[in-house]
Amino acid sequence: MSRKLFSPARVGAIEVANRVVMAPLTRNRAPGAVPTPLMAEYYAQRADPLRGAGLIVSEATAISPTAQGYADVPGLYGTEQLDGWKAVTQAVHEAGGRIVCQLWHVGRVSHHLLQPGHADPVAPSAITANTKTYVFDEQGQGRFIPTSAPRALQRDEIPPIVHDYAAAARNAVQSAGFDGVEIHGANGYLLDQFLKTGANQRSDDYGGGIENRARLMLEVTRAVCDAVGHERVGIRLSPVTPANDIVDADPQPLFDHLLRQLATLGLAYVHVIEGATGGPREVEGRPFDYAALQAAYRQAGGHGAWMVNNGYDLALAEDAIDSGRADLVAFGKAFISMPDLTERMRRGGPYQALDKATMYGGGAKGYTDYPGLQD
Ligand code: 8OZ
Repeated sequence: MSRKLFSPARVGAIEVANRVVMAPLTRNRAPGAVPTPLMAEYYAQRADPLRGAGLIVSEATAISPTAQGYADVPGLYGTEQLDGWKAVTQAVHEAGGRIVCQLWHVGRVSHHLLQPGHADPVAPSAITANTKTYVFDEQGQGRFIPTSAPRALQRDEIPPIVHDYAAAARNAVQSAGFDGVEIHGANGYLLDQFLKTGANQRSDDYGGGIENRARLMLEVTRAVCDAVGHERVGIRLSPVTPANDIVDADPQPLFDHLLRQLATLGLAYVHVIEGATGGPREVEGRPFDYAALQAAYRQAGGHGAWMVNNGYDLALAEDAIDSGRADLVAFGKAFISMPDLTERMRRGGPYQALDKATMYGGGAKGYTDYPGLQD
C-alpha cells in the first residue's frame, strides 16, 4: 500500500518529495543576525528528499533591524545575511531539498536592548506582553528576560513595514535562493498582535473591527505576493495560541474572515498551528473549529495546500493526510533530534529524544550532532 504522507505533492510552484514538513524553529545560532556554515550543515542534514523533510520552513528571520526580538536570530536585510542564507539554500538544494524563509517581525515581543539605538520595540498599541525574550549577558550566557514596554506605531509608520516585508521576500527569493517565503502571522508577533483584541486597541483603520484588525496582515500578504509571486508564498497562523501573551475575544469569526480574504490571493499554502504552540492541541476556554476555517477558505476559492502543525505523531499525521483533512504536516521539535524523521516514521521508529538544554544558542552540540539511522 502506498502511504500518502510519503508521496510527492505540489505546493504552489514548489514540488515537494513528501508531505512531511520541517516546521520553523528558532535556534539562536546566527551571531550578528548572519547565518553560518553550521546552519547550512544543519538544514542540509534535514533536506534529503527520502529521509528528511519534503519542505523545510526556515527559522523565523527578521525582515528589518526593528523586527528583531531575540539574540542571535538571523536577518534578511543585509548583504552579509543574504550571503549566509545563500550558502544555506545551496546546501539544501544540493541535498535535494526545498526551503522557504519565514518572514518575521516580532512587534512588542522584544527588548530595547535588542533594538537599534536601544529604542522601544514597536506594537499596534502600547501594551506590554507578559512574556520573555532571549538575550546573552556579557559572559555570552543566554537567558530569557521579560520583554520591555513597546510604543504604539504611528499611522504613517505602517506602510514602511509593509514595504520591509516585500523587500525581505524579494531578498529571500531573488538574492538568497529560497524556493519561497512563509509570512509569520502566528504566535503573538506583530501581525498576530494587530489581528487580536488583546494587543490591538487602535482607533484608526488598523484597529477596532475584524476587517480593520486583519488589514495589516492582508496588506503584507498582498505585497509579498506582488514581490515574489503568489505561488511562492505561504502564511502561518495560530488562531488560539496563548504564546507570547496573545488573545482574541472571538477568534472564529476573525480567522474565518481572514481566510476568506486570503483565499483570493492564490497562496501556495496555509499553515495552521492547532492549539497552543508546542503545547496542548486544545486550549482551555478557547474552542476553535479548524474544519470550519478550512471550509471558509475553500468556499472562498482558496486552493493552496493546507499544512497542519502541533502535537502530531505518525498516526495522527497519516490520519490527517489520508482523510483529506490536511495536505502537509509540519513537525518541529522532532526534526531537531531526528534529521531523518521521515525515514524513521516510514519504518515506525526508532525515535530519538530531544535535549532541551541545547535548543537555544550554542554550537554543534544538540544541533548538527544528532545521529541519523545507520542503514
Ligand atoms: C521559541 C523561541 C523564540 C522564538 C515562534 C519564533 O514561537 C518563535 C520562537 C519560538 O514562532
